[in-house]
Amino acid sequence: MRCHKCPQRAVIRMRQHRLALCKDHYPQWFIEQTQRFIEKYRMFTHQDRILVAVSGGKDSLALWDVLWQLGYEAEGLYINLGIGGEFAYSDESQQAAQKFADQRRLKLHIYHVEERRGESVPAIALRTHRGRQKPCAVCGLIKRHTMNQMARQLGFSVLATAHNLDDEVSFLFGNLLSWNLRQIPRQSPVLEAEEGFVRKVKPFIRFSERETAAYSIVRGIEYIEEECPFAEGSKQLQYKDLLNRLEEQQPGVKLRFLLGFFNAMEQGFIHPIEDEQGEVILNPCPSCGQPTSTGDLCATCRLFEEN
Ligand code: Q46
Ligand code: ZN
Ligand code: ZN
Repeated sequence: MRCHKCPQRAVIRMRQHRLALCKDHYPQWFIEQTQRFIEKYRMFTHQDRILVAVSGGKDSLALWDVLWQLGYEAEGLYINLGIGGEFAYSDESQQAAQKFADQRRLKLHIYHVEERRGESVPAIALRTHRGRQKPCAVCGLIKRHTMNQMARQLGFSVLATAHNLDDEVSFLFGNLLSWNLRQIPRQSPVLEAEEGFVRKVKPFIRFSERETAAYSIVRGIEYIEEECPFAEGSKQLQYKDLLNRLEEQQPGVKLRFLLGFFNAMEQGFIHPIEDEQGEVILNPCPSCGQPTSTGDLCATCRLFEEN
């Protein structure tokens, strides 16, 4: 198969776009598309300071690489969760992120959960759930809390995460399956800044995992291929698998599903549920200062308080 723009061999064929590109034209296309999404959804400008949440995997390192190439002021944040196992997942991922940053002379901020909080994420989960559940709920809470806290403390105006099309579509699909009506309207390429919350953006929301992986490989990015050991067997992976099988039969179905949802949101067919009492009142958490609706410690600080 040939590149659609030159006689070279194509490295990727994207059936949903009816496009095949070579090792030179593919990264160019990928970077231009990202810039288009950033503008279309008014994510940020060259005046913003952007904190990119990096995990050491293909998506987040690709995102940081693209923002760097586009000349944005983007620094990285790695949260070491203390996840080990046969493959020292967190430490290996941190090393990959650090190496990436060093090669480009970019600044990587590291937040080590165990060093800062005295316990790793699996240990916290074990204590709070007595090992009955995977640590993912606790992990998600701590990551979201830490990303917002670090972005604010370090003076960034925007927090960028590398959620891709597969992440978003499987998340939406899962929320629809369980009719999670509160969560559904919150899924968006941009979450505006609110009192105590930094603006959150997802510039890769239209790229599939296959496309971000192809970009990382073509650019020679040394990313961690291993998934977190706790991801195995998760519902999100089951949904991704199912949706990929559908995509095989119906190229473009994932993208149409997500964009159709965003259109419906924009046109006001789907809107956030107002609480009966009207707006939720947020107060600063007495321990960390982040906004919370509990009137006392926020959910993350409560996890540590129980210790
Ligand atoms: S939530 Fe769960 Fe992930 Fe945390 S424990 Fe691993 S799989 S890293 S996206
Ligand atoms: Zn080409
Ligand atoms: Zn708190």
